[in-house]
Amino acid sequence: MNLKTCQLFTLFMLFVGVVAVIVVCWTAMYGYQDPSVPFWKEEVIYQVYPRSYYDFHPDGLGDLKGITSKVDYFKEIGVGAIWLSPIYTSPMADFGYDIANFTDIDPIFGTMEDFDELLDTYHGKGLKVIMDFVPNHSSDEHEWFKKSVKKEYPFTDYYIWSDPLSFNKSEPVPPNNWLSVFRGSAWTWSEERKQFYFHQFLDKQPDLNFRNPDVQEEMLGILKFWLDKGVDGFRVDALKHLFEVEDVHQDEPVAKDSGIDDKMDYGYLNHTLTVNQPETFGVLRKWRELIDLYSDKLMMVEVYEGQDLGTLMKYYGNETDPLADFPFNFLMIEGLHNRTELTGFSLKSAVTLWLDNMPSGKWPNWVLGNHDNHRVGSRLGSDLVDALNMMSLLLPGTAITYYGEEIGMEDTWISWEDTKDPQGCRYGPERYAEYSRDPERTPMQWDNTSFAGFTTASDTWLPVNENYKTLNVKAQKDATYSHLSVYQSLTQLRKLDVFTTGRIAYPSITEDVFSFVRYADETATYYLVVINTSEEELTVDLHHDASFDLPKTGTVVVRSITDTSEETVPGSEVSLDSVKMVGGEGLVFSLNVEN
Ligand SMILES: *[C@@H]1O[C@H](CO)[C@@H](O)[C@H](O)[C@H]1NC(C)=O
Ligand SMILES: *[C@@H]1O[C@H](CO)[C@@H](O)[C@H](O)[C@H]1NC(C)=O
Ligand SMILES: *[C@@H]1O[C@H](CO)[C@@H](O)[C@H](O)[C@H]1NC(C)=O
Ligand SMILES: *[C@@H]1O[C@H](CO)[C@@H](O)[C@H](O)[C@H]1NC(C)=O
Ligand SMILES: CC(=O)N[C@H]1CO[C@H](CO)[C@@H](O)[C@@H]1O
Repeated sequence: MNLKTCQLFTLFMLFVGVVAVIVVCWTAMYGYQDPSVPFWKEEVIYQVYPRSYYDFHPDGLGDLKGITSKVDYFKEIGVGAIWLSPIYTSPMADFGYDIANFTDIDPIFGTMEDFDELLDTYHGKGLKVIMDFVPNHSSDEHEWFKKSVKKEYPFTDYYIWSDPLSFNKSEPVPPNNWLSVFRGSAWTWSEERKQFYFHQFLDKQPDLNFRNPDVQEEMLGILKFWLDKGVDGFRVDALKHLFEVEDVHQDEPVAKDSGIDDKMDYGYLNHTLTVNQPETFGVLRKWRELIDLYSDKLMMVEVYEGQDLGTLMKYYGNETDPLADFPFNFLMIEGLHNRTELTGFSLKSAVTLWLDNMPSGKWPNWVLGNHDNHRVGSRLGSDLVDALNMMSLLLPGTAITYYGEEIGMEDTWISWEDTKDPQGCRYGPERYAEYSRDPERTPMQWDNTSFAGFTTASDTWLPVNENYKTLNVKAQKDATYSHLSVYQSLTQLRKLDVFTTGRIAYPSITEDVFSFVRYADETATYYLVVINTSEEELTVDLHHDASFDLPKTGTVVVRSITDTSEETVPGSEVSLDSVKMVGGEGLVFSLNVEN
């Protein structure tokens, strides 16, 4: 090597070194993401309810700056994407699900600049941001509706209008018996237009007319607006209500065996004409096509269908005709209402029902709670919080965490006077508690200072749960073992390939025990999750009746905080034919299966 080549070589090596350092730093800062795997197959999605997350400009209501300020929290707990419940301009008749401008931010949450800052901050830390998309209706205060009432072109048919069936004395009679989800007729009379308009929810939420191509274009324009801003996807709200039959002069039949006598109650009718109409899929396909023009975006849809998996699975589409990336899996919510219904068998059937019915090549997901359902710890038992997080985070598919589930937040009792949810308010002081969704929407519990550190204002929009003094993020960060530390361990663990691509088997299922193994041919370590669904202490024999070949022992990786025994301290090796578990406990073992 002469001097010149030697210098060139040195320069070249320096260059390689610098590039390597940059790559290492970049991956350390932003994490490595395999571009061929969509983000939502690897990351945990966390639902933020903006009113209740963090109040930066203290007025008792959460805001965008509050969410921006909490970005590091998500890095710490291992969440990769947040989904924001609606933040759009809204009169707040249904807390943001009644939208007056789909491309603007409501002042109570902040400004568009605040949103841009949020998006930049989250993207800067390698986190994704998913928006709520609420297509089924707008607010009656939306410009479109105001113009539609006046029959102003082109807005005349943006909504669903109908002449009255008849007049009873001078009272107009609605064209049919259709009911609002929130109770009462789904038709409201417009004195100005002398016609009824249709609303599946509140009268302040007129349904958009998706049979009108202009409305479809408007909605595509709204999606494009947010995609161009750089958001990472959408959660589409109440999709099954998008269409109703075109001819409104048909009544819906009374539901069989519903046990409901109240003729104004939504459950009284069988909704054959107003939900899941075939046209819905055509619209969904157009949204899919638009979203696919961008890279690595998510579209998840909300459809409540109970155990009717056939209807639900249609929202996935199939390999040649993809629609949503997934419809939410509510089997853990709709299939398991209370502790009595929770057994090893019922958990297994909830899991396999989804996995076995999913179209081939599709991706599962697990939802334990959301802003419309009681908190999972209150529904099923606070002793189960860790075990249920183990399931949702370690089963195959995307885990969706409702804010506060990582610390085991519970429902908050709310008096009639403090009730805000329109669904609760409509049922009056006697029955509101059955219907109100306020208990699961109370402020996030950050620490033990006043209002749980959620705000420095003098009051909050909903009361803070009284348990905040002990149940809060700060206390759980300070403790060696807490729901939060369990959650963190699980989000770390699920980064292993075996949790993304591995298969699943159920070694032992009994009345009181649910268990599953995640395994792959190419790994020497499998993972076993065991849950004691009963409230009693048990000694579990995982070899008894085992349909899957387990080794003699397993090493504890994570355990519920309710278990304080010496034998199951993480790192301990435990004989799998006698695993002691306290009521509601979950345990995660690593299994060495070499040779
Ligand atoms: C929504 O808000 C934006 C920004 O203020 C405005 O430009 C737009 O015209 C509004 N759209 C409607 C339909 O009112
Ligand atoms: C007309 O309205 C009255 C008063 O609301 C009601 O009692 C009656 O049943 C109605 N008649 C018909 C035919 O709907
Ligand atoms: C609702 O109607 C469908 C279609 O006619 C029928 O198959 C179903 O059994 C009905 N369900 C109830 C609860 O009435
Ligand atoms: C996929 O769905 C489309 C539309 O529903 C249907 O026409 C097609 O036959 C399906 N393809 C497969 C492979 O099932
Ligand atoms: C499609 C849609 O907008 N669904 C929503 C309809 O409105 C009600 C009331 O605001 C919401 O609760 C649904 O989620």
